[in-house]
Order: sequence, then structure tokens, then C-alpha cells
Amino acid sequence: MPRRSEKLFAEAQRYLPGGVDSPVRAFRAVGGSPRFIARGKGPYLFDADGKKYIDYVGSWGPLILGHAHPKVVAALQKAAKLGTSYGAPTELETTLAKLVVKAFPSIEMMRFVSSGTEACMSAIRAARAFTSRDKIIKFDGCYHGHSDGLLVKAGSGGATFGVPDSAGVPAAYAGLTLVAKYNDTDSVEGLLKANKGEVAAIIVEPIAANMGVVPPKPGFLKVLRSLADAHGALLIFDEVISGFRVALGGAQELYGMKADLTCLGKIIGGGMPVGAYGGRREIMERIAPLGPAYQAGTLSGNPLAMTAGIETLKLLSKPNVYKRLEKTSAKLEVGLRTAARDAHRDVAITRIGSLLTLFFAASSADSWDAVAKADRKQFGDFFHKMLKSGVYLPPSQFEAWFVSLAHNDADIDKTVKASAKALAT
Ligand code: KE4
Repeated sequence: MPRRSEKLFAEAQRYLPGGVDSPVRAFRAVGGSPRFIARGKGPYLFDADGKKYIDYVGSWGPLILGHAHPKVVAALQKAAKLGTSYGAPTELETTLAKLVVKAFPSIEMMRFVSSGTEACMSAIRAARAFTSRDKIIKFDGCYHGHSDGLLVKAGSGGATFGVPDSAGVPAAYAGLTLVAKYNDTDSVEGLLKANKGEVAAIIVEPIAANMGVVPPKPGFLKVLRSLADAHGALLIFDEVISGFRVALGGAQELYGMKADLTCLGKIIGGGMPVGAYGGRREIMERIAPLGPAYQAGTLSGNPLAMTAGIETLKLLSKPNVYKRLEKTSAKLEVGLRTAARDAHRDVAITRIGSLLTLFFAASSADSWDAVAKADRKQFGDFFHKMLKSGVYLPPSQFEAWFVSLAHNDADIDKTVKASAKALAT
């Protein structure tokens, strides 16, 4: 463990719970202490001791262009000189909204917020306001941010620390959240029938990425669409990770579907704090000041975040961007599969576009129950061996690896070589 990070970690723990501002960063799932990062450039992170890493966290998704992209940095520098936040409307918000709406035909009207948590929380409120129903259905292993009603059988940190049901959430709130099994439409139909006329919405990660990457089985999403329609519930796609990640138009473009409401975040802020929710106009017209459902935010749509988002989405709208990302990500997947086979290791690898997870000792990876059996200790051991070789993976078995447009063939070769070494011992 390098010295400076260790010193910084000890000091941080005096002020911040676990020394971090978000639990998964604390390395609790993999052991050891987190590296304190001094800067990022392209696909690389540099820690407080000057060690360089090939980064597959990318700030948990936003940095699809890589760290400190020159065009994004230049645009931010220019914007900052004009002021950082006005608390009043600006043209920038409409500019970014147009880019989002162009990519997501199901979004007729939307609102910017400052995190994916706010986006999902607000989308649920919009759904409840529109349907006048209270219950929601979510899926085990899926994570939609930390608002009270959604911290039930949550993925990401909830799965990592085995606290899918957080303390501090009143049973009255949690009781309104029904939990179905991901990739199991019978479990959804059962809940809808047992709660006839009471379910406002089904919220789902169309590509689950908070239990590690668990792709939707063929037909799963289409059946959710028809079940929601049959029961008068709204279908909410939480595309905070998949939006602008697996395609410009996210999972809805990839699978040719339309959600009633969509939650976005991460990439649309280009590394600055942004979330958004939006969908059918008649639903969004329930949101204040137009309608009776209140939702607000001091820094919502602030000019710096909008600027970073605009620059990022403009760069992602260029031709062949996703083709290039697919090529790099496929090269990584093939390399990992070969390394695991040569090392006779029992792994399951899932990948959709530039989202990938390597599960240890998991026969299949098509549900929470299946991936929950993954061997966390083996992952922790692999994680630290990769870290030692200069490869920075998400510090949890239940997270996605993120490949960026900045990763080149040499980075992938180095990563595969490090994985072969790590898997062999
Ligand atoms: P934020 O509030 O963290 O911006 O977004 C919440 C959220 C909503 N929906 C999905 C599908 C998400 O993946 C997230 C946040 N993702 C986690 C990583 N799996 C953020 C990392 C963290 O918690 O530090």
C-alpha cells in the first residue's frame, strides 16, 4: 500500500464515514485501503504516490471519453469565466435537452437534476402523480440510487455490503416497494396480480449493471412492456448507466423499445454532476410548476454541468464512435476469456458494449441469485493483483467494468497480460 494514499486515507477517516463520500470507494468489498487519486488523463488514473493505472471505473460510467478530454476541459474553462451557477434558466439547458431528446424518441419532455438518485426518485414521484397509485415494482440486484423507497434489495453497494435493505428506511416506505426477480417475468406478473390496480410503475435497469452486468434475457423487456400496459402501470427504464453508453439512445435504441419514463445520469454530465428524467409529455406535465408534483434543485441545469454534457454528447454523436467502443471492448472480452481458459479458472463473463463483468465461480450470470453465488474472495484477490499490475478495476464483484473511447489496443493488451498473470496464480 503506497504511503501517501495511506496517510490521506487515515486523515479522511477522521472526517468522512469510512474516509469516503460514497461507500463502494472504500475498498471494503476487496480489502485493503483505497488509492487516493491525484489526476486522470485519457484512460489513466494517477494516484497520490504517482503510480499510473489503466482505469476501468471511469468515475462509474460518466467518463466514456476518458479523463480530462481536452474539448470538455476547454469548454468548462471558458464557461467558468462566465460564472458557475445562476439559479435562473439558460439556453444551455435547452441545448442539452435537445441532444437528449434527439437520442431518446420516448422522451418528449424532461428535467435536469444533479444525480441519478434524484432522477430515479423524481421519475417515481411523476409516475405516482400520474397514476394516483402508490406501489412500485423494482428488481433484486438492481440499484436506482439511494432514495428511501428504492433501497430495497438494492444492487451496487447494497449487494456489495449485503445491506440491500438499508437502515433508516421506515417499513412504511419499504412496504410500498415490491421486489421481483430480474429476468423472471412470472415474478412480475405475480406481483401485479397480487396488487391489482395499486402499482404505479415498474422500474428496471434495462441492462442490469449493479449486480455486475446481467443482460436482459431475450423477450424480458418486451414482456415487461406488455405487462405494464395490461395493468395500467408505467414502465420506467433506469438508463443512468446504459444511456449514451451501449448506444447513443441507450437500451431503448439497442432493443427497439420505448419506456414511459427514462432516468439518465453519468455520461450526460460528462463528469459533472447531472441527472435527468423525462418521458411522455402528459406525464411530465404533472411536474411543478406545470402540475401538482413538486421537484426542485438549486444546481439543476447549472451552466458548467450543461457545458460538459453538451461537449460529451456532441463528441458521442460523431460517426463510428460506438463501433470503435465495441471493437475495443470485444478485444478485452476475448482476451479475458482466453486468460481464464488458459488458467483453468471457473469464471462467467458478461458484456454488452463497453459494459463488462468477470464473475468468479459463477456458473451463469443471468439473475441476482446466480451472480450472488460468485466468490467474493477470489474477486478480491484478482482485484489486488490487477491493481499491483497497474490496472484499476471497480473494487467490487457486483459492479461493471467501463471501457472508454480513450482505451487503445496497447492498454487492452496490458490489461489482458495482467489478467493472465493474476488468474494463473
Ligand atoms: P447517482 O445518484 O450515484 O448519480 O446515481 C444513482 C444510480 C441510479 N441508477 C443506476 C442504474 C446507477 O448505476 C446509479 C449509480 N451507480 C453507482 C455504481 N454502480 C454509483 C457509484 C457509487 O455509488 O459510488
